[in-house]
Parts: sequence; C-alpha cells; structure tokens
Amino acid sequence: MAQPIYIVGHKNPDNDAIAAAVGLAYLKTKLAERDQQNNPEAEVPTFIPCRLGPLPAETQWVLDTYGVDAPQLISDARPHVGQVMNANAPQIYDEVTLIDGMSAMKKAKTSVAVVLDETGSFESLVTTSAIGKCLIKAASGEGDQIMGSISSGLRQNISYATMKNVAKLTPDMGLDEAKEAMNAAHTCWGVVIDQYDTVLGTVHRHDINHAAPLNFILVDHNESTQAADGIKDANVMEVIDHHRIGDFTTTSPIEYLALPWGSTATIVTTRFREYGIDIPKSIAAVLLSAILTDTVILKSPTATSVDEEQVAYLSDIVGVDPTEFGMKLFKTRGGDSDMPIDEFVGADSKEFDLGGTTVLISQHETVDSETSMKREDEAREYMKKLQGEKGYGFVLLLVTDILKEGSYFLVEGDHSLVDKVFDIDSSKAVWMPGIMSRKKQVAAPILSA
Ligand SMILES: [Mn+2]
Repeated sequence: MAQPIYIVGHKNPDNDAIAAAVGLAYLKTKLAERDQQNNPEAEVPTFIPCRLGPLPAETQWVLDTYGVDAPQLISDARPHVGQVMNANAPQIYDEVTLIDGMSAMKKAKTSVAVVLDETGSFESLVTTSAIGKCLIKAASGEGDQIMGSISSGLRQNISYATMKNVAKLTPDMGLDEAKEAMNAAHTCWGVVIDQYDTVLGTVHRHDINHAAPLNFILVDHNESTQAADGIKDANVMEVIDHHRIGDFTTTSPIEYLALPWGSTATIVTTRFREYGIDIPKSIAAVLLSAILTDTVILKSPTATSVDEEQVAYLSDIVGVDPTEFGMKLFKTRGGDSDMPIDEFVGADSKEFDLGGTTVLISQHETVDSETSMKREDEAREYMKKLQGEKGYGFVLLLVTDILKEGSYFLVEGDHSLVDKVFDIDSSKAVWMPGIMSRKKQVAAPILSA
C-alpha cells in the first residue's frame, strides 16, 4: 500500500493554514480517484489533512457548522510509533496452546502475536521463533519419539513461549523515545497501547531503525521556522503558498506553487476549478471562510481580484452572502463583551518612545465596534491605571471596526499631541474613518510630529 501523504499548514495555525489543508486533501483524493478510473492499476493514496496547533475559533465554528472533520493534530514531521507499528499481529488469549498461537500467526501472515489475559488486557507477546525454541526444548528421544514429544510440546500453554520483557509504547511516541523504552526494558519488542488500554500493534527495533521518512505537502508556509519540527527529515513533495519564499530547499524537484494572492485557500479553489472537480458545500464553506479571514473580508490591501472572484464562486455554492458570512466568522472570535479588560486593551499594544516620554498605542480589532464601545468606561479606567503605573505620556486605544473601516480613538493621559497630529479633540471618543493601520496611519505621524 502506498504511504499516506500528510498535508499541513504552519505552526500556530490560522484559519487559512487549516482550510487549505482540508481543501487540498479533498481535491487530491478526488484527482487520485479520477486517475484510478482511467487506470485501474493506479493506487489512491491516503491524503491526511493535519494541523500543528489548536483550531482558531472561526475554524472550529465553520467545521462544526458544515460537518467537516478537524485535521489531525500532529506534533512534528517525524514518524511516530503509530506510523511504523505492525497492526496485523493477531491477538490471542493466554489460555491457548502453542499450536493455536502458531496457527493464528500463520493466518495473519505475521511472526508475532499479542497475548491477552482473561480480561482482555495486554499480557505479553509471542513469536514464531520463541515457539520453535520451545519445541526444540520439548523434543526428546529418537525417531518417532521425537515426533511424539514435539506434538505434545505443541499442546503446552502459550505462556511457555511468551516474552519476559516487552516495552509498552503509545502511538504518538517519537521513535527515539520508543528506542529508549526498549533499551530500558532490555528488549527488541514493543507493544502499542492507546489510552483506552486497547492494543493497537507491535513494533520491533528493526521497524524503528528502518522507518521511512513521512511524505508531506506544505500549505500556507514554506519557511522552516514556521514548519513542523523535523520537516528537514521528511519527504516534502509539494508546496502551495502565498508568502515570500524563505529558506526552503529540496534535494529533488517538486511541485511548488506560490502566488501573491490573499490566501492559500484562494489558490486551492482555483486548482479545483482548473481540474474541473466539483467543490461540495462543506469544503466550499471552509475555503470561503479562509479567504475571508485572511483578507479581512476582502478589505485588506493583500486582497486581489482573484480572491474576489473565488469568494463569489464559493459563496454561490455555500448559498451565503460573503460579507454576512465573514462577519459571522469574525464574531466567533468573540471577546467584545466577554474578553477580560486587560486583554481587550492590552492584547495588541505597543510602546513607542517619543524622546523622553513613552506612550502606549493599543489596538482592538472588531466587526462590532458598537458592542466594543459599550465598554468604553471600563477600558478608560484600565488605561488610566496603566498610564499611572507605567508613567506613559498617554495611552491611545484604537477600536478598529474592520467592516466600517475606521477606528475610534480613546486617549487617557495627555491627549494634546494626539489632538494636534489628527486635528481632533480626543477628550472624548472620536471616530476616525479610514484609519485601520496602527503602524502606518497612527504611530508614524505621531512619531514624526
Ligand atoms: Mn494564509
């Protein structure tokens, strides 16, 4: 059977990193199925969407709402015990005889079997060679006598041949760790048991020493600092990305698709369309959500006409208005009414030095500034406290409404500089249309004043 192919986005995944993996795994599977129709010999590999961290709130929401499985959580790109184990070893009970054990192994075409106690829990392993040794020991006499002693030997209980030492492993254990466990138990054999005490398979030291690197397709990233740990030891087959090309290198030629569009989900959507593969509603919703979050509902300067076109195409399939759908996504991030106030004000804050005075400029991005502004008094109180404690010249909070495309300015402390730079009276909240970027539109003019 062909080795599975893992499709994974960057560390600390955002919605796009996850959606691109989900969408591409679906597309690749459909393409492989189509190849198989034309060529029945062709194998359909398993494409496994993966992720390197928790699901963002909006991803959780879209997966739940449209009934899509979350990608598998992985910790790194190296093979783990679960990927090298032999899952075919038969499971037998400890009351059986050596001959029963032999026939179970013959049937399963393996040289190892798992022995369970009467409660069904793991007891030990047994191998064909250990049974052979038992029989040699049992053999006595000459000629027919030998035959007789062997056949009665075969009727001995399986426990005569079971191993004394077996390392207990878990499927997510790294191979180095598994090797250590085997060394500690003075054995070449391990048994893989999950958290429900179910035996999943067996591992021999040989399986670990000869483990093949795993196959990967990278989406929404290419730089090694953002990639799964151990990616350098993996077999990267393909990259689909919309970021700058960093330190990515390979030893052999691969498919590498990088386009300066608003999201990786946009690129994946165009691939579906180029290949003429229908996008089901559920997958369309996942891809649409990622284009909308990565491009801030097409308002970000990174959004292109290609993104717009895919948003129109996908929202048609899903049957939603893209702006309303995008708002729902951003609202799942919550926080406007229930976020602790220190986070509301301080989660995205930066200090700036104005030659002697330090000021703090914070930004709270929202799709619902009305709800956010209901917390104005509470925010101001916290800002005042911050200002006093840290001795800031002023604390400026931008409550940026990404839908209305503007920001409320809230200032505590000496607001004369802000007033001068922006020609406003910020003794109370002021709505500033068009101001979205702290770096370009707020900090820069304040610093150069
Ligand atoms: Mn992206």
